[in-house]
Amino acid sequence: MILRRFFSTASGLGGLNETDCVDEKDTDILTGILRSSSDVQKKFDLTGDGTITERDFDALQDLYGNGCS
Ligand SMILES: [Ca+2]
Repeated sequence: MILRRFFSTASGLGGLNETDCVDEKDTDILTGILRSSSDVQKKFDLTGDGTITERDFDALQDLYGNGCS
């Protein structure tokens, strides 16, 4: 699953900024990706539809707090 690629704390890839914690910093990064080219958006797309949309932010928010201590 695509989400696991970026958010599996077991693999040490928790969050877009790789802090093992999904929080508002990851939302900021996703906002920056939203403004990037379609190639970049495809690379960081969370829902698998090829673009960054509101659904990707919802998916990210569902992961908030994962791995945070
Ligand atoms: Ca998407």
